[in-house]
Amino acid sequence: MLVDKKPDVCVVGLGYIGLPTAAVIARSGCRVVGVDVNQSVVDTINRGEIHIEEVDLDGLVQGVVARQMLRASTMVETADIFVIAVPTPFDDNHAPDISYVLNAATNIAAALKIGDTIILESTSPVGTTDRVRDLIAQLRPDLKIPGITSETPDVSIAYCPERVLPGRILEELTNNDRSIGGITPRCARKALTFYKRFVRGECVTTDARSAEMTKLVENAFRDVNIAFANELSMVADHMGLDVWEVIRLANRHPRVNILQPGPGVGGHCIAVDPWFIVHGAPDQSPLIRTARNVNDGKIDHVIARARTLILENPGMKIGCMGLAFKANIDDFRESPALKAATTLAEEFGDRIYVIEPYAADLPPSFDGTSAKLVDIDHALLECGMLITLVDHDSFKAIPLAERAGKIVYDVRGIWPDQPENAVQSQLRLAS
Ligand code: SAJ
Repeated sequence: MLVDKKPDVCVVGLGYIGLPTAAVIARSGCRVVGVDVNQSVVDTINRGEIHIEEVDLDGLVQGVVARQMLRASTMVETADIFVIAVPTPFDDNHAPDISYVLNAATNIAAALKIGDTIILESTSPVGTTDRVRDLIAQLRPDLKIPGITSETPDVSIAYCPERVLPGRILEELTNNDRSIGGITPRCARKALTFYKRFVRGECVTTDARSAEMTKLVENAFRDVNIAFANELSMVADHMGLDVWEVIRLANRHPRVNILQPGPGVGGHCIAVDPWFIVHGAPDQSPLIRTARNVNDGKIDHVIARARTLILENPGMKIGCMGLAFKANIDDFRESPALKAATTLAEEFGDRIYVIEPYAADLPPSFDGTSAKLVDIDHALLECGMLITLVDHDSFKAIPLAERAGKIVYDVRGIWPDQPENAVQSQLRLAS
């Protein structure tokens, strides 16, 4: 009888993806060591606590740490499966920086033994998994490496991107389908066996380069579609139209589904990943590049329109509603709302009130300004103007009676019933 030995797993990188992934794998019954360069992150997790906010993650981590299924360390340790979930940022020229991935691979190489599998999960430019393979081959000449050896390889290497939505990470880690790209079909099968332990969604095998590109394409698709909505909003501002009304009506067409305009695209994924495609094929990707520029340009448009409205209403207190990069999360990374509110705070100082139920204090970008963090009730009492930068549910729930008489620049279109809505100011700006 075959005994199903649960593999020991080492997850390198304990951030927004690595920690939930490590916890879910530990919940499936594998012993997991999570590795992070940050000692305080390691200490926090070993206390059964977490350093990031994600729905239900605190209870899960507490449970698996208490049952000794998950522990954290600053050093890579021996394991059967290594999962790399480290950041892949870009530099000033939008060129991808895969040094964290290569660094993780270097540390793994030292611990690697025959039979092990390395899985790269970090969003990566096409060809990165091959680079990991080449590095392992160079550092471990004693091992037979897939794609290089003509014999049965000693280890397996695969690429398997996550595609989870912040705020729904635990649910989507388990339920979403996954693409699993092997350096060879055998590598893909090894990785597939592993993912089937904790993924309920369908796991589809392919080659590593296709899986790398698939991940980039998914986020570029969303970026291009958000850019279409954002471009429409700027066209509508120019023409004095209510973009929300136009989109609502257009979306009644059975094959039209326009996304929602906003202050731009935030987070660490959609605003980054399309550049990896542009960098890999600059002459073939004008649409993807333009979409990125449209979404980045939307933030300047929002700031300029807000500035005009504020200057038209001297002395009025302004409520900047939201700092997060999207609704109902406490994640301010690469947030266009944060950038808009900070810029307005630098210009208009104590006239700017920030409302962000997910922040205990104003983030450091406000240091040196005299903006204040206030709660919704305080803002409704004091502010004559409200600028909706994030579509938090708690903002949407503010009834019309409490907003009546205020000037509203509804960047997120959360208050379609606002009588004195952005259309008036758009018409004024357009004339
Ligand atoms: N946004 C709009 N209008 C919309 C939708 C989104 O302005 O209609 C903005 C949001 O406010 C936010 C940004 O876009 O600033 C990105 O938000 P998001 O919810 O679209 O996506 P992320 O960055 O939280 O997560 C994405 C997801 N990718 C796709 O939906 C294709 C997620 O599945 C990926 O796993 C994640 O990137 C990632 O890690 O790559």
